[in-house]
Amino acid sequence: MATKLFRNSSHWGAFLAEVEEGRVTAVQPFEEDPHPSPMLDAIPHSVHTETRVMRPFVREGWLKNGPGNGEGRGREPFVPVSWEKAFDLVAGEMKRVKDTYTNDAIMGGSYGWSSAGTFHHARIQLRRFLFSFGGCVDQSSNYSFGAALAFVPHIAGDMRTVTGPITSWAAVAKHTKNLLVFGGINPKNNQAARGGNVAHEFMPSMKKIAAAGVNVVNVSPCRDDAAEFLNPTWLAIRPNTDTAMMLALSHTLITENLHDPDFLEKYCEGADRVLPYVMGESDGVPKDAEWAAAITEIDADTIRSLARQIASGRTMMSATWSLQRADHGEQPYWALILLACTLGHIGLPGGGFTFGYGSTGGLGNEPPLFNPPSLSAGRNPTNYAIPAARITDALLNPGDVIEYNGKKITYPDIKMIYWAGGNPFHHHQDLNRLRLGWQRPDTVIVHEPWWTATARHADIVLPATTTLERNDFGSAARDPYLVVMEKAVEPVGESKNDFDILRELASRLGCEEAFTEGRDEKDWLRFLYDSCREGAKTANAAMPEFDEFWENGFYRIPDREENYTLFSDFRDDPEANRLKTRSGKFELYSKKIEKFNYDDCPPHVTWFEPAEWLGSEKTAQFPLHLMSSQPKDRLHSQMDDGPVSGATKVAGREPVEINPIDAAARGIDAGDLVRVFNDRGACLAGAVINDDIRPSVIRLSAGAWYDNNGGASGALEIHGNPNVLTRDKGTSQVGQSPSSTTALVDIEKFEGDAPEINVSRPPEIVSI
Ligand SMILES: Nc1nc2c(c(=O)[nH]1)N[C@H]1C(S)=C(S)[C@@H](COP(=O)(O)OP(=O)(O)OC[C@H]3O[C@@H](n4cnc5c(=O)[nH]c(N)nc54)[C@H](O)[C@@H]3O)O[C@H]1N2
Ligand SMILES: Nc1nc2c(c(=O)[nH]1)N[C@H]1C(S)=C(S)[C@@H](COP(=O)(O)OP(=O)(O)OC[C@H]3O[C@@H](n4cnc5c(=O)[nH]c(N)nc54)[C@H](O)[C@@H]3O)O[C@H]1N2
Ligand SMILES: [Mo]
Repeated sequence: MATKLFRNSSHWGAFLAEVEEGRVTAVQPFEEDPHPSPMLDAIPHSVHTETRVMRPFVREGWLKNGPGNGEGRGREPFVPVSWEKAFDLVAGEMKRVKDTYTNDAIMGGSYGWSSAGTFHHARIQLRRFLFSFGGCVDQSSNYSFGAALAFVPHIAGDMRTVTGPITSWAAVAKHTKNLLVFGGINPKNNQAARGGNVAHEFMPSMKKIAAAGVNVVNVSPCRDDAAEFLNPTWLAIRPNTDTAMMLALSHTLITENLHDPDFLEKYCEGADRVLPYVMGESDGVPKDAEWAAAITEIDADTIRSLARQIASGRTMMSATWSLQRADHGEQPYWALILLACTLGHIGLPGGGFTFGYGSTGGLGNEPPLFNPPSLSAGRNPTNYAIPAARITDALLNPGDVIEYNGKKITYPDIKMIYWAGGNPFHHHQDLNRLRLGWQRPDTVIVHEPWWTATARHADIVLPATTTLERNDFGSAARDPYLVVMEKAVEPVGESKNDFDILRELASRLGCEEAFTEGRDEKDWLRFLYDSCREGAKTANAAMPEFDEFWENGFYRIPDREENYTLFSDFRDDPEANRLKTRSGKFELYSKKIEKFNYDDCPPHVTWFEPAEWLGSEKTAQFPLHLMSSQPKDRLHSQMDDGPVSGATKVAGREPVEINPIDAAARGIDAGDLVRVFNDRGACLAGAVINDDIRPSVIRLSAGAWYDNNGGASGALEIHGNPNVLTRDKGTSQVGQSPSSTTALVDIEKFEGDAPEINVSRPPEIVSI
């Protein structure tokens, strides 16, 4: 049989698709990928799986009774309709909502990763379309590092420490003696990066770091947050207590005169305001090692000797993005900045601090010589946005006013939700609460290739193509490669590209020209590629013509420099290279935050007891801390019904990892079906006993397709989605970002018949 190869890309790597008789049968990794992700193997199944949405569908109750009666969402069957009918219904409803309530009634933020591909990015396409239709309520910030996005620029001037370029792995391997990582540097997370992770440099870099003999200290509830071959020291901290440990490290450095007063003086603002707090002069509580030991369960001698160790040679410190996805998630970041300033290695080769080593692919690569291209969503005419993770609050409380990073935001009155490229029934916290909010609008429209929980909670579902059914090219902020993405197979079922769906709607709604700018797919690809060539010219580099690029299959942007160290310029000349903060220095005390006058984010780093943690009274009822980490075998909820994610399921559900002590105390054995629960909800999962997880902590990774088993809000979730257990509250009034790592639960063996999983098949389909 003739096999043809087609180039394509995904957030977890570029690949060559093998196509036989119009079907993708296998994939081969990209020839220049030094460490391809096993998740590539899920791709052929994902294109042809039975959970593809094959044609447009409308929820039965909506079709019969018109907009409203949202309680039926996620429970009623769907009716297939023609594209013509679907376009009429969507365009008609958009016009009605706009004319009756204005564009401020349309929630169009559409948060989510979509697929790789510079042009066919569903979320950007949808927002471009809605912006050309007069605008919508957008979502600002993100779930990934939203607290940092609001907060870190006040302290460090911009987002380089979080999103890069940060000190490269090469610089660490060459210069660093100690690598102290809070939340670890987990290989699982480095498989993926938004837009594409083509050059998987992470594992080769880790090997170099191991070969260089760098001392790695992994401070995390989970031992496997650092590769075993790094021979890391594991400090099994209680979740959400890193701030206390960092403060105690600073305290020890100062007490033992191992700190750098010159750095604090020359490169920092406000050390004199925060150090009295650290030393306990301002509040009578020295933040010493004994104090931190009681909070973190890392003993005081270990903390003190760690302080001596990091002062003994060049030290790089990092905290993962997960640390700020917590109640008061701004504080551990501020505490790490304070610690790094106290130690004073910032800007020296291989020294200092960063956020995000270990959180995503590409961070730690050398910076590229020029920026890869990206499609702009344009400007939202309504200029209205809410912080992404405040979606349920907004749906439930229209008209309420909240504080957000020094500004006030009024929640809109949403009548229509339009989503493409995201899965809120994966990504949002406290899904039972989201379901209540989600019932309120008149109409929910979703584009999806697959029957995800969000598609199942829509009124109108429009089937979208996957990347293998359209032409595009891949590029990502921290990846040097531009990769051709060729159409390999015809659209599955009646699916259409998001762009083509939106173009047709735009033509019916009179905004086609604004949306397309007169370009079709082919024109857009050239236009985007050529915009990058312009950038190359200013960096004195030459990129091939578009046709030559398409022919070659990929282009690699050269590195800008070798062994890059962040802040070396600032260290060399703090006047010429001032940080973009008020003072031009690191702000250990922030006058700007002082002006906000928020009780949940004072003007210097402060230890707050998290709302739920292993030291809180709530442990009497729910004694375990839930880690709902990023999944190892899929990207978020993507490909959860596929073979790679499927191979890890236990008792047909998401695996929940429990320490042997906690399992024994509850009579739980490996392979048991268990119920994980708290006062927000409950789900089923399959038990895995793992002593890489510290006692009193369990890990139920995010992303199992939410399965409410036909029940109402609050019903038992049967597939292992941790977001029925997580807490839906902003980090603080600065960040207003997810605090999903702050959640206590308990777990028990599930007695009774195991309900069958529904989400591995399409929902019930009826005709009327
Ligand atoms: N408890 C807990 N919750 C979390 C997290 C956590 O760590 N713990 N992590 C959070 C973080 S950091 C993030 S970024 C979010 C991620 O949340 P999301 O980005 O919403 O998760 P994905 O599963 O990637 O959702 C992308 C959706 O887009 C669809 N899609 C893919 N390609 C296309 C396309 O071409 N067209 C259309 N129309 N649709 C497409 C996919 O099928 C999928 O349903 O989750 C957050 N939620
Ligand atoms: N395979 C895969 N990779 C991914 C993704 C995916 O879905 N799958 N998603 C991508 C996305 S969108 C993002 S934003 C990044 C997110 O990157 P991260 O936010 O860094 O990812 P997490 O897995 O949530 O957390 C990393 C580790 O932090 C530890 N941790 C959690 N809470 C605490 C704490 O309070 N203290 C300490 N010391 N450690 C803690 C956990 O053990 C966890 O393994 O990952 C990206 N990479
Ligand atoms: Mo993320």
